[in-house]
Amino acid sequence: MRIRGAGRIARAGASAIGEFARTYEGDSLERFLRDLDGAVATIIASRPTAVSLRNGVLSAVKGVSSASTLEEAKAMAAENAERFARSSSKAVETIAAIGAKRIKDGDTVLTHCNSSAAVGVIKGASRQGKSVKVYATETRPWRQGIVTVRELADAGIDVTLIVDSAVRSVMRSVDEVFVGADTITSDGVLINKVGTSQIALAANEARVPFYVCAETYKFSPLTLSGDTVVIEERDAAEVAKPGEIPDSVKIFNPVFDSTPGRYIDALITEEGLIPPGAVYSVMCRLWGVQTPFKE
Ligand code: RUB
Repeated sequence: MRIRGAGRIARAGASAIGEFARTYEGDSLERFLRDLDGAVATIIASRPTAVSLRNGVLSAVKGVSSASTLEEAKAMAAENAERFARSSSKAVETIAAIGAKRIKDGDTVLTHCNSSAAVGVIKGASRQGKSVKVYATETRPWRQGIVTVRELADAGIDVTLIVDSAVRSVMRSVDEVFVGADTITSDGVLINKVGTSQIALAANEARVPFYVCAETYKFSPLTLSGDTVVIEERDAAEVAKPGEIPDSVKIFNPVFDSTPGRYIDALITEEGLIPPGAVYSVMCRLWGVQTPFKE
């Protein structure tokens, strides 16, 4: 939780692989490749829900096993990692430029949790000189909304913090909702911070457009071959302090939820604005239909 947000997690994972390669002290290529596999597995297992982490880490090791010397393998992993970090940051900028066009001067928008892609879109609209008001949810239990409101306030944006349960109360005065993504499945389902699906339902009921700001490395090739997304559950102490409630009370603390594509108006990606139903074809175009089935 020291690194949050699926994009940052992916860049940190890829950079960790780069660092591992640069600082590796052994002298055997075979041993390096084995250790690299171990590092990949450890990093991917650290956050099970965000496929961005897996995609970032795998892009850092792409082609490395075919290197003919240890030095070549190390350099390849380090370069791949840097390339991923650069293209990932660039994707967030492109999404900001595309998404900002969806916000009109004087609009009120709502965002949830702390998504650098969604915050980037809102800041992008503000930079274009549009007056934007923002409702940001607190996002229990970790309260990532506090980070969001600080970022927006620092950018001079008019922002109001609300508790998660106030979403429906404000939805009538909202013009668009912008959220981020941890994972997007091949059939266009969004996996994002818990509470996102309720916001999508409230937006749908009030006929407010619901946009997902997501780099395409949030698309999950695993789901293309039938896997489901593991929803991370975190410590009960995040919800209630020890001793605060009777020991017999159970606590369920899932930190992500899934929003069906029918509640999503569009995905704002660095490849452009795409409907949730097009995720499959975009994945095939970007990665080739064969790739997921080989993994
Ligand atoms: C953060 C979260 C964000 C997405 C997208 O959860 O759910 O909405 O990760 O963020 P956590 P970004 O704080 O548990 O990591 O757009 O920055 O990738």
